[in-house]
Amino acid sequence: AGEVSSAMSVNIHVNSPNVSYTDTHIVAQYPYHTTSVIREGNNLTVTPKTTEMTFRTEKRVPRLGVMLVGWGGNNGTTVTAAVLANKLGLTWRTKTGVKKANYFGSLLQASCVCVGSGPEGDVNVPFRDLLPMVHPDDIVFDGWDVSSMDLGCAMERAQVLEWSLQEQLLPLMSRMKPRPSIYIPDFIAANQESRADNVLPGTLAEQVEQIRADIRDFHLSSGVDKVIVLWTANTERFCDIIPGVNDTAKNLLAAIKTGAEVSPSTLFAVASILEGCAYLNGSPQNTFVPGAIELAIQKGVFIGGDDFKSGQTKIKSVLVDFLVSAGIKPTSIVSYNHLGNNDGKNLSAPQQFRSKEISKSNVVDDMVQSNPILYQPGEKPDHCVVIKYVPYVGDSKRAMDEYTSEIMMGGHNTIAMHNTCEDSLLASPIILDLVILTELCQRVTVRPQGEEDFQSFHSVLALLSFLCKAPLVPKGTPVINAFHRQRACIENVMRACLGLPPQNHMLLEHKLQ
Ligand code: NAI
Ligand code: DG6
Repeated sequence: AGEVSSAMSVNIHVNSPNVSYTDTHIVAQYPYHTTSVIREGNNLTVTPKTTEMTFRTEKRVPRLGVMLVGWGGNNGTTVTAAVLANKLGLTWRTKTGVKKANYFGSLLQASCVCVGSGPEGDVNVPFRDLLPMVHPDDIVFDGWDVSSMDLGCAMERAQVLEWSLQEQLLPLMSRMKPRPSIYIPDFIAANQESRADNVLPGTLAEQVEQIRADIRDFHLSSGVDKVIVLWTANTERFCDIIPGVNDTAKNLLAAIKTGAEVSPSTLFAVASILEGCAYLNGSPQNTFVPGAIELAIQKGVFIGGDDFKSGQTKIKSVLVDFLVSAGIKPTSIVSYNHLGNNDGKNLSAPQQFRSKEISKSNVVDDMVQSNPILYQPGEKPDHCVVIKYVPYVGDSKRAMDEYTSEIMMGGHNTIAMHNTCEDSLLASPIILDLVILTELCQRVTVRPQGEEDFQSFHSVLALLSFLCKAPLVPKGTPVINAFHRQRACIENVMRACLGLPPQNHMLLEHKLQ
């Protein structure tokens, strides 16, 4: 029980004149169908359009190194321990029986997609088998933390995993030590100060240089082919967008030289981008100031974020999608949660809470705007987010939600929900999906009809939206929060890489005489 068996893994070969397999690539010709709409008063002219595209996916899966900022935290230690436990096939005894390591909660490792149907009906395959992808067992971890604790002790401090599993992992985890990090006390809660005993000295520019040197050192010494950096450190306060400081790439680089206000997470982003490494933000703060985004675009490096979408918000992006698409009008959404881990402690400070509140509050906008029958322009449901720090519950987060909606003829429908769950066991598989999906995107290029060159996805990797509470998208492009649209996007892009049409769920073959 609890195992996604590797025996379930399949090899997919697409039998189509539009798909070819070379020694190095999967090449697929793909008709991309869109529909443009011209509105004149109440008259809409709707025109279907087809753009021929060629998708090219590099087949060679590299050895991936992942550097975590905040490696010694609950998420950092849990994801590292979980990968080790899976790799070693560990089992451990609890009062309810023997448990076996797995990757439940990972879209890629533990969910399936339907590739088509055969004599036996629908054929569902693990998401991870659609295209050549890094397996989490093969990821090599490294990282930084302002706390010097080795990962064995830090795993114990986190109090997430069962002790009988921790005991088996301790000898391996204890060998891993976070690198000293950038600590600017003003950005995280004052209550974190006692942890910060592993801090880089020097000016901002020297610290960025050291982070760059760390990335190069890890790359060389571990023998990985590529490195992705991911922020899973404490939530920072938002920083002001200041013209001349962080509004352009040039100004941001200059601000680092002069020692102007730049947050640690932005400094990590800059170091990472300058090293050509994708940078992902698992926390809510505005790491990606305009200057950091411009730098990523200039250097052709992927960035993604913000804030892992793990529990309460994931449910929200399902439930509001359901209500609004069923013609029911959510009018009030009230979300409480309390937790007792170090994340909760940091979020008990007003400025850090504010970052999280913003990230958690905008997640229904696209769904609300999609239904002009229910909502007038600019109208939104009341939406309140409360987070409290209650040390006793540790990493086991409690989330309580109340959704009130208007139904037919002035009636009301109130749904109340209670969710208890280990926070870091929800976040860890998301970390894995983020880095694996990002790595896959680095191997996919697309050539629209009539163009000479293959292009990469935009540096702002919106495909990661499914995994983020406040999806970062290229300027002027739509932000999608709705769960099923986000998932369908990933699935259909991968299908396009194989020359397969989007999943249409019509099942016409079963509906005609
Ligand atoms: P944690 O507090 O256990 O871990 C954060 C770690 O970051 C700590 O070890 C701390 O010493 C370190 N740190 C702080 N500033 C640093 C810096 N400048 N450089 C390097 N290390 C630094 O928190 P946890 O539970 O691991 O969460 C991490 C982040 O992920 C938080 O921002 C949280 O809001 C975010 N998050 C967590 C989710 C979850 O389900 N667990 C979901 C969504 C976001
Ligand atoms: C309390 O809200 C702590 C936070 O870090 C959350 O646990 C985290 O953002 C997950 O939020 P959600 O809404 O995805 O469950």
